[in-house]
Amino acid sequence: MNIILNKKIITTFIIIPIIIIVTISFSLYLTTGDQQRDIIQDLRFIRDNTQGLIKNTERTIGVPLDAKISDNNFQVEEYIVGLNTPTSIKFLENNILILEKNTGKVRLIKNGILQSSPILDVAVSYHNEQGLLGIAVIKPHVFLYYTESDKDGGESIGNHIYKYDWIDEKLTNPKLIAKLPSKSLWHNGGKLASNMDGDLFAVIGDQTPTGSTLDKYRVLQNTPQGDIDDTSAIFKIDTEGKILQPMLSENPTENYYAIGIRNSFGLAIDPITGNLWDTENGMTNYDEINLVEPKFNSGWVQIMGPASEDQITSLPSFENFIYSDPEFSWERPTVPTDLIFPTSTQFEKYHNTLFVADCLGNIYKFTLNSDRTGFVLQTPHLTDLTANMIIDDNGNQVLEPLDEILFGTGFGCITDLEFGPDGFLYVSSLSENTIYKIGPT
Ligand SMILES: [Ca+2]
Ligand SMILES: [Ca+2]
Ligand SMILES: [Ca+2]
Ligand SMILES: [Ca+2]
Repeated sequence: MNIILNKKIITTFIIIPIIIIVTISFSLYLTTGDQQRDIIQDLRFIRDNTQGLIKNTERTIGVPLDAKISDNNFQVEEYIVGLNTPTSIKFLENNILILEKNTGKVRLIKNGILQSSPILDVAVSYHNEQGLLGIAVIKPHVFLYYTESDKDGGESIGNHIYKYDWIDEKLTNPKLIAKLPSKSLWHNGGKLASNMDGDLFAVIGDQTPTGSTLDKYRVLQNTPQGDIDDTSAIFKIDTEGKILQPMLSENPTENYYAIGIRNSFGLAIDPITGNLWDTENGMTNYDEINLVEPKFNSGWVQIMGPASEDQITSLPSFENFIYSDPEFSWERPTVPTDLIFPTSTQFEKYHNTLFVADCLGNIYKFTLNSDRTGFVLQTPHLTDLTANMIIDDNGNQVLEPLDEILFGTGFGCITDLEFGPDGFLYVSSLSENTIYKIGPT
């Protein structure tokens, strides 16, 4: 036993770090400039392929999890490790489907065991925020959103949504139902959500690289110029109709449920009210959580975070879309991602709560108001529904303390929150290549 343990420790803490250091040094020695993106890709490949071994070893020798829950009545465990860039998970009966961003594979967990062969493998562009991104289930169909290519890592053909039949634990008979643009490696959106009426929602960001000047933005980003180009929008999609591509249709804007969205990694339906919610990522300041009512204008590129009177007055009007402030904002970006409304009996004390994840390892809990259209927070500095920047005792700029709204920390870059049929909360992490499971102690 000790020999096995020692071998694992040597592998984890000596051999793997040496391989990584040698690979980095060799890569940097050989390449410069354009090839740096490939180096980063190589490093991620090494990380993704060694993380499972490292985590298994750490648990064997008793290293505690980084992931922690602030509520003592709940605990977290690693459920599945050794995945490759998971972006979304979805329960179907007792199966879990896992989307891998960079491989385009849909993996299957059956009876708690990750199956070695994927149930589907599509070709994706996978740089930065491209890849196999979103999944929704409206039985008997499964919907996937991905940046399609002719080969993994190839040039993008578009951000496409396909409808599949779910038969005998297989995804068959793909039908293209939406063609969205793919003009940028960034802000591809990709999350899907479905409501109780069988409506499908999808989100895409502004498709404009960070640092773009104002004249690069278009009308759907609240500027007076440019084409209607199916960016910065949430779509309500007719899953039985013809292929959705609003910019080519006679009346494009009737297909937009919301506009003015910079970048989003989260869509969710409140199962009690049927309301749609999203998270949005700001540039250098203000990330948001929004209640998304029909014809919502989130305000980007003129507004991020809560707006001043002047900003609202000077926002160009765009058809019948209506601006409203976020329900919560972080002044310094925290990169919010997925969100979910707990309804399982195990999470009964959180039935009036919205859980929101971020890419910095946190799961937040927001207490809902009585009609579930906003939040009621108690901490005096959070009653303004904004986590503002303040100067701490050491003169550093920090966010106002978030103790009241922190449910979990240490999860890496969270990409999805889902409740299983067992009532437990499952959390996928892109950086940890892991699915965590949270439930009562
Ligand atoms: Ca693939
Ligand atoms: Ca907004
Ligand atoms: Ca505040
Ligand atoms: Ca989710």
